[in-house]
Amino acid sequence: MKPIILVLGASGQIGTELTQKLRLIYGNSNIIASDIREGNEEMMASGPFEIIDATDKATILNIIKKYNVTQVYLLAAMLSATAEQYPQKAWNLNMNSLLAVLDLAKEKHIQQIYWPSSIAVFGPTTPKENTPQKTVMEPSTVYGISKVSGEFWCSYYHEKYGVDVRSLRYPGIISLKTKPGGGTTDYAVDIYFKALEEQKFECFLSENTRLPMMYMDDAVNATIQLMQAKPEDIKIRNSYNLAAMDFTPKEVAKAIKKYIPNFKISYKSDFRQEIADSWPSSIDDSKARNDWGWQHQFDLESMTKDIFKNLKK
Ligand code: AKB
Repeated sequence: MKPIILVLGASGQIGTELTQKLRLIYGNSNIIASDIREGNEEMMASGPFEIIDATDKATILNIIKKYNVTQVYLLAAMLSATAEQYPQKAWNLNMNSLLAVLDLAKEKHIQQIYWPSSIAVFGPTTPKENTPQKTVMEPSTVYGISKVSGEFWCSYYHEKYGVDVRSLRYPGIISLKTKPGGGTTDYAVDIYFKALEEQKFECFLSENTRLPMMYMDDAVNATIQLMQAKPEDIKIRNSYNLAAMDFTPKEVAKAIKKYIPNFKISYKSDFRQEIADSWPSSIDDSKARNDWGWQHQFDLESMTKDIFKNLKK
């Protein structure tokens, strides 16, 4: 039987593309998009949409009942840079939304949950290169604290109440359709737009800051693949490490120059440098590869090629 899916935070960077892919796979009317603001034209025209505050459990329950929802993808969150400015708001949004959805599954209103974690669960004391699945998690950011706590809640609800909650630790996600907002890895999206529009870009991270990254197509595919995996193949219930590529601002600038030879990058670090410096530079995702067959498709070169093909259109 086809799942009926409620996407909370559907108008955001990942939600926009994930919702459309889910509609393609399971049928438009089976995917209920929701957010506190409307989504893009394509989303609003292609299927049901509801305005929902992701922390409002009663409204979420009403919508679950209205459409007979079986799965919730909870994508609403405040990202790392904004969360440093609004710690209390970030904690409230990131935690209360998760606890609301976990409770709804515990109360048997839904069967399955997807909730994204992030490389932000790691901190300055974590091994930086090829960061293992199971390692020190002492984040130094508000966002990281909320994500690491969320991971513990996920495994607690799974152990205590049998809740089928699944999660991935996303690296920085690069996409074209909807710009991210308030993240530390956002430079890797802005650089492509600015390269095409102005042939120059001022980067808020230093030239050799290496971070794990992923193209949106891979992130969407990983998410759906994880949710479609047999429950017995999901051996990790806090969150899976997930990786595709890692690069520095200097390296992405070099990749862009192949398409825009006079592209110029300059560097002016701000408070986001400290956040980036606390995160891993590369991730070991062998558990995801072994447990449920994760494979990425895009590296820096192939992603850049695809981006310019689409941006020029
Ligand atoms: C951010 O930069 O805050 C996010 C993330 C790595 O989770 N993109």
